[in-house]
Amino acid sequence: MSVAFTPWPDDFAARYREKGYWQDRPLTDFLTRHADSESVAVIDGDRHFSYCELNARVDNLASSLQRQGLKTGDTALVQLGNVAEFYITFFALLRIGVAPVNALFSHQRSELQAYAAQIEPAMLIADRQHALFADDVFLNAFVDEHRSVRTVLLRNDDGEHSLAAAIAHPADNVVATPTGPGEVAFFQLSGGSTGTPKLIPRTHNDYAYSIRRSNEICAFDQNTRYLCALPAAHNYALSSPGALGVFLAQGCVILAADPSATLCFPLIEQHQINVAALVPPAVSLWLQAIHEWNSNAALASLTLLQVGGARLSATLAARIPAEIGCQLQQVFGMAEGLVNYTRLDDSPERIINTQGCPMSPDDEVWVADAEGNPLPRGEVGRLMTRGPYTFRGYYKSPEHNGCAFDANGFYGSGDLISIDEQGYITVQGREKDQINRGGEKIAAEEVENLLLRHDEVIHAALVSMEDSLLGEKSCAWLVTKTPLRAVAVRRFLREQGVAEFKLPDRVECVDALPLTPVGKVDKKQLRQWIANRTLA
Ligand code: AMP
Ligand code: DBH
Repeated sequence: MSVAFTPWPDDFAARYREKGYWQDRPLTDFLTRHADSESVAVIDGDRHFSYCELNARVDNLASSLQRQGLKTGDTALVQLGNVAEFYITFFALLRIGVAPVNALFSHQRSELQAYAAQIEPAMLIADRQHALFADDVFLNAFVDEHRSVRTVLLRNDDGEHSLAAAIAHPADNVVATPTGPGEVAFFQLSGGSTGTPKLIPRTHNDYAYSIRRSNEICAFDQNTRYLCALPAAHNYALSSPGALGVFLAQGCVILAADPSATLCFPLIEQHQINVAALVPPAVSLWLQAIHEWNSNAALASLTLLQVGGARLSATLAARIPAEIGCQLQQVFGMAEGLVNYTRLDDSPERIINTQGCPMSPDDEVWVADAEGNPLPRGEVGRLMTRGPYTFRGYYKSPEHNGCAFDANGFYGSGDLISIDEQGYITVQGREKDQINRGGEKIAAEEVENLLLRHDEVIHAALVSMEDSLLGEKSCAWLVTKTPLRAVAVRRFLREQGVAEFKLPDRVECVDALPLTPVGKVDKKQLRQWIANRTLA
């Protein structure tokens, strides 16, 4: 049994193989090829893991899981933060053909339930350090509700669920049983714009190519010392080129729990880190810290700073080489596939002012008008794309796929872009109903649905408002039976078990929501209203 997904049409698959993009090897090769190496692969606090040690732990865990009856075609729900166990678990699961959904550590009950409902996981791997798993209340309810779950392993648990014990137990003869290279290796998370968080099936072939190609563009090699301070599970930190790119190149990943300067600057200095990946708000905080401490000396080893996940202003971009003293690379990517990079040898103007160009010669990217017709070069419209590492359909979402793709299999990302004569993209805005809160994506509909569960709420609309640090924050416009205070609204949402970053930063109660001529909530108007109110 394999996990169902929408495959590429045969002629595309044949072409991607012919051109050498798809090499028909499992992603676990990235690690096993260095199984004999004593060089350090991961640094997590005081713990250093060589490639050899990492491989042995992956084997141990894979063997434990096989003994517990997990097998090719199963799925797993995983929630681990920026810890070495995240990679050990990822590779162990892929090794035995189990496709994980890697939930973010900031996710709560609501997100975990939604993912589990979609994949019906055979196992759960989580961390006692997460508030949800501090005791067994949620765990018991979860395994009760999701009868597919046969195995539970927990980090920081020394009882029957101990993940550490499963990793320490010497491997019996592990027989690698990965899914086929053209099949689903794992699921990526979509930032989404719909009520339920959508899952993106990624195959070994497409994901391996995206990482290999990223390594070429970003020049990752054995000397790469990469700071992973964004969520390790995020597509950006995993694959652009991310930790997997580092492993492929036999470099070293240094983990940080968050991108704060107080945590990261000493790590950079101590471990002579030369590449870091950030979102724009983290860049602002780093620059602020450099000013406060009146020194960028701790960052002397840094040669490349990648910035992506949300729009980077040209002003902020220009300050990076000047004040941090390293090269900037803009990264405009999506968990659905397409990744654009500015190139290391691009002119400073281009690096500062554009979000780069597609990484593959076979990325097909064009700009559509509202009717889906191509626009002339330079004009602003909807980003449409397909290619050797861009997915062909969300997991089990035929209806949504009908809207997200055109008849020729082009995915519409919901971004508004323009493409210049040289093929470089500038992100101009967004059409999807999403708030990009400093790189953390919030699907408006998901939060609105939760708000509507409140007895007092009649109508709800979540829109973005400008923020100098995060770029965007969220504002909930509510029509209520009795006035509701922001704290009460946030408390209610927290009780619904939703990630903290999705809680509205501001709540506005009104008598009625403005409507468009066709009777939909006029979010453009609401964005204008909140802009006016914050000005006043
Ligand atoms: P996700 O669906 O969560 O993978 O988020 C992908 C989305 O993040 C893209 O479709 C863009 O809206 C946004 N994004 C990522 N990188 C950038 C960037 N460098 N500039 C502007 N927006 C970005
Ligand atoms: O925001 C993203 O999803 C993103 C940003 C940069 C991404 O998926 C990526 C690079 O691969």
